[in-house]
Amino acid sequence: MIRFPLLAAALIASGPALAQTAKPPAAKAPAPAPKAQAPASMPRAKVVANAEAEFARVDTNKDGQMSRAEIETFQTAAATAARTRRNAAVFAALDSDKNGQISAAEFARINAAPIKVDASEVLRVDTNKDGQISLAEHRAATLETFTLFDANKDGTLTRAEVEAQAAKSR
Ligand SMILES: [Ca+2]
Ligand SMILES: [Ca+2]
Ligand SMILES: [Ca+2]
Repeated sequence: MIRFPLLAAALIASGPALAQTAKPPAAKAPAPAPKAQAPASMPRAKVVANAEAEFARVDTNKDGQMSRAEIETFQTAAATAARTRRNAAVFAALDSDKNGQISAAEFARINAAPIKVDASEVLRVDTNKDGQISLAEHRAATLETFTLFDANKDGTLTRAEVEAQAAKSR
């Protein structure tokens, strides 16, 4: 059982981990965007650095705490960006003959539904229950997740180790 599945993505993926918590879209693009190139393995220091870079991106008011609002703003932005990319791909695929029969405005309306995000899962690492994630709480969660994922305890996380844990959490 993974306590912090959402941080796991930060361990190796170069994309924003918190985006993974956004609700998946109902419709799937025919051609999903290629995964960002991630290194095959990553030492603990690099994992921590990545996680803390993400913390800094989420903590927009720089008070050293990730609030629910900040997390949800980040999730919404990430989900919106993902949807925009997906929509562009879908639109390009649909309008293959470029005759403009599907207008961009019509297409935009289809996607006007609000994006729902929920920081609750991310906030599970709020151990002192003050409604915010401090850098210390974030770091503790990152290290705990790292330790869990680093199956052979060599201080380096391989993609195989991450995938093995991700499979267990499904
Ligand atoms: Ca903050
Ligand atoms: Ca807290
Ligand atoms: Ca390892």
